[in-house]
Amino acid sequence: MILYRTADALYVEHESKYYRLFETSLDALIGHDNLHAHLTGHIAKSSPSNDLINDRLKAPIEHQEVWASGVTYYSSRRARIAESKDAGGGDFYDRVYTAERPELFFKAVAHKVAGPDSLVKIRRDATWSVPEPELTLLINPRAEIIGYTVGNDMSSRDIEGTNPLYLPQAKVYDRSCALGPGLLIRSDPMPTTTQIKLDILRSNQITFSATTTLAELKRDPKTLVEYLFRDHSFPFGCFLLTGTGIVPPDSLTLASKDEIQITIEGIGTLTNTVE
Ligand code: DO4
Ligand code: MG
Repeated sequence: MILYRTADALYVEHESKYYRLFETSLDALIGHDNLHAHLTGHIAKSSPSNDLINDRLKAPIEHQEVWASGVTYYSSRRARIAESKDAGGGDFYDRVYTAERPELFFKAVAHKVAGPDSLVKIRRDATWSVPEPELTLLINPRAEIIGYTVGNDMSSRDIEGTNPLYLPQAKVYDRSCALGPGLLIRSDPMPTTTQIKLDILRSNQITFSATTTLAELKRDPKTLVEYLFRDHSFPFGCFLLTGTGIVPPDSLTLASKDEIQITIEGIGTLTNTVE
């Protein structure tokens, strides 16, 4: 089942029908003792609603922090080593790929997050910007993975490649993150066959398209969560992007009006346009 957020309500989708929830606080739902059972109970005793069809979806986030993992796919390791070779940073990326401790970094809070069908941004002081399509974990305050969504970790590769210490500037700025379209509520791991697809459209033509699967993800999501929650509390739960396995060629940099479509099997497609 998938949870959607609009300007004035929350909905759960089950077997292609939408049910409006009584609750209006996503924070409260994320903190629920057993969200899946709670939503199943709601569906069993309510009638489907058609409201959602006409309503614009919002990013499925309230007071959650958004964190991200890095260099969790071999393709990401390879690309970062290449982009930072003049800065001597290549060694760091190889070391973090093989280390026991993962790379985790702060990415966003709600006001920096773009929802479905809205605008993401590229920095005006960046010359090489890319989307990063990432399976994103929804984690409750008790460090349990309770769902999944599609995430876009927009990145300025020239800034990141100049010096690894510039990572926060390359990664964190207004609308540098997109989440949605909804939250797949599921505590079981996603199958390793799950496909992640990125399409970039320029003037309505596909200019780049690639896929990967979760079989390429080197880290176990549970271990990423365990590291994130070490001596670190999230009273409203949090999101954790699990890293990118798709890196567009070095010649590609995003431009204004490009459309970014990220599809993760079982969750949906997150579409955003570059401002
Ligand atoms: O180490 C830099 C960031 C890596 C990242 O965002 C990724 O691998 O997805
Ligand atoms: Mg990333």
